[in-house]
Amino acid sequence: MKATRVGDQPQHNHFRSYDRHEAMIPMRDGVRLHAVMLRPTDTNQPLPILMQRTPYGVDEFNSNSINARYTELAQGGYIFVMEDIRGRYGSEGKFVMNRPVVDHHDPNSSDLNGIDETTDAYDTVAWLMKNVANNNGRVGVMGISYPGFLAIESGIDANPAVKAISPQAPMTDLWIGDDFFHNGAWRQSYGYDYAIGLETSKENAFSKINGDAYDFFLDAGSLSGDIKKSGFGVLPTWQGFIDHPGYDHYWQIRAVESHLTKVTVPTLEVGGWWDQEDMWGPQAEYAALEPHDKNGEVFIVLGPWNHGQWARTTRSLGEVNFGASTGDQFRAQIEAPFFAHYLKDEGGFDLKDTASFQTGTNRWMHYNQWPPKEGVTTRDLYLDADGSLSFTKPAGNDATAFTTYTSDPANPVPYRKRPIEATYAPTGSGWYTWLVQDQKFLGKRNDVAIWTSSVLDQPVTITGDIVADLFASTSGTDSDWIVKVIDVYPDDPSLGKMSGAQLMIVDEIFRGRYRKSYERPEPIPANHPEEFKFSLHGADHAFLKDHRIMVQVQSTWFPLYDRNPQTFVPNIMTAAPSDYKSATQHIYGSAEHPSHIILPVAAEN
Ligand code: PG9
Repeated sequence: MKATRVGDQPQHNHFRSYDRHEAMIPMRDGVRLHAVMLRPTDTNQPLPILMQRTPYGVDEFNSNSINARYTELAQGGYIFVMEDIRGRYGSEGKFVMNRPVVDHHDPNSSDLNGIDETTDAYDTVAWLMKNVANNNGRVGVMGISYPGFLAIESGIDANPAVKAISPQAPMTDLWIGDDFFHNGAWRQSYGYDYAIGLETSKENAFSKINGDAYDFFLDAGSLSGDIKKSGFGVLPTWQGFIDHPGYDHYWQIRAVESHLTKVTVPTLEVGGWWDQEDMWGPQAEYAALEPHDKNGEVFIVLGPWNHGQWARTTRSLGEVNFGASTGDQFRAQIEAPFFAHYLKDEGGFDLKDTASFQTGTNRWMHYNQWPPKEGVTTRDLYLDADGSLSFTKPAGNDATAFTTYTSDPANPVPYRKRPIEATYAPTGSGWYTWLVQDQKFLGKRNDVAIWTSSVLDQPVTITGDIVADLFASTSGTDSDWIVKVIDVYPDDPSLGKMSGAQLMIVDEIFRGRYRKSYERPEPIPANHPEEFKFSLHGADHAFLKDHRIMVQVQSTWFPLYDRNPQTFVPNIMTAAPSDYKSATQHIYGSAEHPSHIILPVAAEN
């Protein structure tokens, strides 16, 4: 492990003017896609192309927005190409949410006529090579979120001119861990809002929830109730949720990981520790790419960011201050050199494999792989029945050694402070910072179980994947389990708003019916301890001296996640109001059923 302190470096950027052209680029099936092309006016040298494909519109791209949004790359000298994907904004054809990858060797194998985002990227690049004057024959593809998904797609069976890609917060598997579900729990408010945003118009739209989304969704019930209330009819993505609540073929063919053996292009994955949408994607893609990374050309950068926040200066997120402009550092010191190296043969790109911003100590760390193995030891942190956390295995028996609470779907735990606005409200939204919101807002709810460590007399640093291994029972026949690992700051006025704060470091939900199989859900036997083991994902965080570690477990997280009726029903998307039942939950901390969190504890350095 190598720690680096990187100071803020003064930027000497000048404004660069671009010539702007538009084109309708023909795809192999005759559909034409709309693109904006921008070339610096101050040079006639052959330049590489930096391409972004997007469902969010490209009309806004001009000299001003390129200089503002891609400051370092604009300095570097690239031809920028921004393209509307099929069915969005100025492009022809039909939009398909998270369009599956087809079998490129058998064009008849799919109902999508052999067309997908990989072929559209391929055809676009082929056209650009022939039609954009003075290009140097190399293309880089980048994008955040949906455009991040489109960036990795450009690397699958890539056009040979594609020489580097940077998928940033790409959604990768919408059912397992990104936008629409996490471990089978449906992201109700997000799935509802996002489908309206993309499927009610060719251009972005806002959902019409006014007031508190908590009330809106509680009143609507399950997805079938949401749809009735929406007034939009059944949008294609909502139909997908209704027909495919489990991880069946529909979601499996939309998942990107299985196609990544076909990526041989140098790849820079980028992700944020507090990404409210696609935290999982970049780490999952990196893990799928690494095994066949023969030339050491797969890289990952993980920083203290929410969704896409590295595109801005980013010294802080919510009340958490990182002490440096981490977004500027990433773009100037990693992203721009990455593209300059692979597209222009310039020096200066020295990332070995992983750059991670370690929170708590607030410093960039460099590792040979993610998660790093060297200097990291796995330790089990036990959830004891007396509410404490310890590294010693409990000795009690099941009859006495448990923590209990009642989970009532009629009064679900809010995932953030109410009132909760629509996800993408035109007037702004707490959505972007909810993951760093002080968990003290939950007050003294008796449906959130809490375990706390003693005050740390030395720092505990966790670097790598954190796993929850719960032994729990429910009086119902289905249940959700939410686990949050929290850094409790000391009461200290010099910390300002962080004095006494409870900052979530990792968190995740697991829908109990999927404990044996994501494809074939099963009821949970009532009142019987069962094991629920699931990843809380990666972190690189130091719990500092005088802080405490806290773990919280609860069974609702609303309305980001739909409520589990807590009685097994075949399809929660269409559950009736009478299906939702209160349940008594036990989390065991006994010798036989020792609930614990598996922590990758790093040696001090
Ligand atoms: N995270 C967004 C997304 C939602 C749903 C599907 C795909 C992507 C986005 O910001 O693009």
